Amino acid sequence: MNKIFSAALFAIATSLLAATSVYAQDAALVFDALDTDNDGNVSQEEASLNEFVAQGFAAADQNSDGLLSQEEFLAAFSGN
Ligand SMILES: [Ca+2]
Ligand SMILES: [Ca+2]
Repeated sequence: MNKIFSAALFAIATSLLAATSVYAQDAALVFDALDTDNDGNVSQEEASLNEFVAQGFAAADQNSDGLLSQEEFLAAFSGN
């Protein structure tokens, strides 16, 4: 993925996450956008890119390993 596309996707994804209701599909997009090193987890540093996620990080990190797995992320932010 090139940088410009990545930045655009990130902007879209963060604006989606800023909406009050986020569907599961959109939350998955946001997860991919935030996981900038593509290790399959969103670290606290990566989460700091999105205020909404940063604020919910501790609550979302169910196993308290300091990382949000996609499963944890979707459980917390898929907006049900
Ligand atoms: Ca990561
Ligand atoms: Ca975790």
